[in-house]
Amino acid sequence: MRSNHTRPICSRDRALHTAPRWMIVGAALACVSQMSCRPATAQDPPSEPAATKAPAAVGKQSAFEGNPSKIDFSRGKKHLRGMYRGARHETVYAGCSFRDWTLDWTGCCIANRGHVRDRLEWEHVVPAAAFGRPLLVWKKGHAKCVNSRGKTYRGRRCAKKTSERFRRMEGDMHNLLPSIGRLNQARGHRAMGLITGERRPHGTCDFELDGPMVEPRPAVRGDIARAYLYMHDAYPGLGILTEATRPMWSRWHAEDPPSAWEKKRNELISAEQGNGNPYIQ
Ligand SMILES: [Ca+2]
Repeated sequence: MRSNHTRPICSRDRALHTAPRWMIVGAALACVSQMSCRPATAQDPPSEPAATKAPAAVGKQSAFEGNPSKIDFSRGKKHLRGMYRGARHETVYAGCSFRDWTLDWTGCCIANRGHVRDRLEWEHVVPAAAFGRPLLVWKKGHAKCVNSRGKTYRGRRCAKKTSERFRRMEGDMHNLLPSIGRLNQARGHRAMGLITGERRPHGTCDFELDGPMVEPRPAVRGDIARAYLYMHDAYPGLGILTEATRPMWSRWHAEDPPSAWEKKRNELISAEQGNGNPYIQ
């Protein structure tokens, strides 16, 4: 679906970029509406060189980094499953219903084909490659990234092994949404945007795909935008947003405001992880 409709960035969005608001360090409850309770003291350890050239970062950057509790991906997934327990929820791209981590295929826009990826997974909204590739260890490897046969490796596996910053980004629960594995796989590292026409390659799901681009359904565009806006601010210098993409994310954020569940989820994550997503109020 193509939409030429443009709306201005809401004043709250603009207000969130005023530095003093970000820099309030307070009690745990205050964390719900703040980016983090812990200053980003740290650059990556010396073993991890700084980010390489990334697309021009835009907007005022936060003085903090996300995931101060340093929850890794494995623990993040466990915490999230607990938060979703006991109520009915929807998968991000397909909008299919699940409860207690069991998919209800009735009325789902794709059929269960017994495919190995016809299961629930946690989708990195900002793909791991998008925040990992700018790290040198991803591109160049590291002295510690050698397997038992003496062969060197790079990429996600090396970043995971050597970079605390990568592990924090990978485990940041604000960037994880439940998805049917097949659509998670179809999205891959693709960028998001509006695609002309209405080609739906996955059943009747409103999940369009064209070359390097996917277009998610309108009801989750805001949820996705808020993850991008948050990740860009929480992990500066990686070019998660660019001058070219920021207007779309701001528009999607304004057009699809946070639902009651998104707000509740933000509070639950904040209590566990130690920081909220300030775009969710
Ligand atoms: Ca929504």
